[in-house]
Amino acid sequence: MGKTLAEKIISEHLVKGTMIPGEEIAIRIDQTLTQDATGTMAYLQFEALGIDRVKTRLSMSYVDHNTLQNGFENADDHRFLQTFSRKYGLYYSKAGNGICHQVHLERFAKPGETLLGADSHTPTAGGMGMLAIGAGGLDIATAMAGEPFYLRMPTIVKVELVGRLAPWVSAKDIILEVLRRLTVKGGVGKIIEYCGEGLQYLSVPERATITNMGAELGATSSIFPSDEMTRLYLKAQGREQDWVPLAADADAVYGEELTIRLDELVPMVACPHSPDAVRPVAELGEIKVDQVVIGSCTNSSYKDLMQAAAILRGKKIHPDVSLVVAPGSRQVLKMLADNGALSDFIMAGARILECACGPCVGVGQAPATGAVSVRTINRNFEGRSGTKSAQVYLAGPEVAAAAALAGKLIDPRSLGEYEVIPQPTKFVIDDSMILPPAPEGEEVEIIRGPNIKPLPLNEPLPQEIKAPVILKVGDNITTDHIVPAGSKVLPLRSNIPAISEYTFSGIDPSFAARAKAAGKGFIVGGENYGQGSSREHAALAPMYLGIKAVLAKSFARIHRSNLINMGILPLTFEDAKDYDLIGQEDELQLVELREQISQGNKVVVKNLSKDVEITMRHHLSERELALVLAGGLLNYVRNAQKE
Ligand code: MIC
Ligand code: SF4
Repeated sequence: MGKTLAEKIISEHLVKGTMIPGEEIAIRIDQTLTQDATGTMAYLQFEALGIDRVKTRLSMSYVDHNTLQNGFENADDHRFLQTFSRKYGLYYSKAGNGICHQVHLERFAKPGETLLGADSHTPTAGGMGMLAIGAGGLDIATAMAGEPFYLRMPTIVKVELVGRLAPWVSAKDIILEVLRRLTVKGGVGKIIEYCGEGLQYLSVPERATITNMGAELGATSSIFPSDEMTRLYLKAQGREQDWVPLAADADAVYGEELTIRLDELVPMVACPHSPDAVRPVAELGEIKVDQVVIGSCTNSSYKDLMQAAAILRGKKIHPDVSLVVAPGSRQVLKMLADNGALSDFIMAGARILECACGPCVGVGQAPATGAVSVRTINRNFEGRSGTKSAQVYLAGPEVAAAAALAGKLIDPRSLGEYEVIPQPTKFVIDDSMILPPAPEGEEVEIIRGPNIKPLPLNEPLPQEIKAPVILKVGDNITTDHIVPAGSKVLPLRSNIPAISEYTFSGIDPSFAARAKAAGKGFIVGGENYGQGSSREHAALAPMYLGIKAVLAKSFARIHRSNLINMGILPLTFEDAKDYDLIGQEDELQLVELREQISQGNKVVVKNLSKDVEITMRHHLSERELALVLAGGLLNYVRNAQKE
């Protein structure tokens, strides 16, 4: 029987387990990446592992999230990251060099290799035929220490792309269509593998837009074959030697299949507040637009920005619109500067930002109260923009640029002729903002600012837990709900005591105080609890506040692993209806817990307030069980080192 592309790469990297969907496997990791909002934690954890030098083929430390330096915190973090990288053997991409996923695609992604990144959009590199997976910082730290990465073997989903996109319809519309069909939890436990004759028209950055937003499906990864398009892109990046042809076997068997006819797609948007609330833009009626943001790791490639510049060239944006443009990398910015497109943006009335995440993660450019913002980014969760009442629509560069001109959401096809942007045969290459590690790390001193606080550790799982439910929430709770990002909270990423004060602040500002007062407690959630980002702060902060277990209908993959890594027990309802048997503030009791979870996949939870017993499942693998019993991965490693 033939293999899918994902199965081929997994089998070449398989260290443990068998490739049966749902079974735990371990794979060897070739490359890792972090960014500055997740990197500091990952590296503090790496230090705690006591290893001298990274053991991966390539490890990258990017700075792209916390580039607004309102106080000393972010700059201190960057200095820590730079000195850490020098000492331990990582390459350090300085602030201003670009967004991690865009730069990684340009300069380092390699077909057939594995990449583990402390950022949920790491699968962007799947556009290059790489198996790229997002994970929590602790998993990155262990991968850098040479340990394999554990995951459940995903189901491989085939998405066949047929035909060719019409003018004004772009790669963003393809992934919005997949999101419309599968929803934000449709990809959990799956790898989305693209194939079909439609691929021949999609360049690597366009493919990367699609694999990037596989994160919004909850997918483990998304991947494209490595073909002639891939070779041309690598050649234009001066890296043809990195190319290998890769594709699924013709008789590969997939777990699920989906066909998308590219010629039938129309310009679309994802409406507030979920990436799967997808509608054709033409069907929306009159929606006035106040702000347009072009950028983020989803749509900030050369092609994306050139397309937007071509639409704006010689025109002026609507007087009521604020148009913000953030090129994805210094390479992109330099090429726009050289060919005049930057000037087209400036003359049209755009505000040019540095090459960083910026508005995508609420770092600057928060919209006005109740404002409509059209963004080429990947997430429109409520409040993520920095303004809770803002209405954020996700769109491709064509819809975004058209909205900037019209001052309202319009079908860009009404603008007339579409300019086709050719792929460059040669990109501008200058890696001088990527600093190599010191040949010998011993001499390098790591500089730590006062905001970098020691790592908190959990205690081993107690035998009995009697505690209240601190918070009960509904379906699709995001990590942005659990620990928000934004310019106010992000600078505290290296300071768990301080950041924990913001836990669930958008939902219930009293959460932190109530959790601390109770000393220990539980969270009850609905479906897909913890969707969105890879930030392990969404597990670390609740752990620091005494949360012992999360009881949910289902979990998002990365967040569930992060909970386990921090020693928090993730429990799912055997019968989803039992969710209704627990209320906020109810007192729950779990007895003989260590035996219960060790003996089988069952935990009985007594709701003392309602006098009922509820059966929960933990679904822990043997390894995960050991981590939870030890009180998290770091405790587990320390215990092993003592033995
Ligand atoms: C995001 O898009 O939410 C982030 C900020 O890039 C996160 C990482 C983080 O929370 O630090 C992600 O997607 O993993
Ligand atoms: Fe940065 Fe936004 Fe991409 Fe996250 S999704 S890495 S914040 S650009």
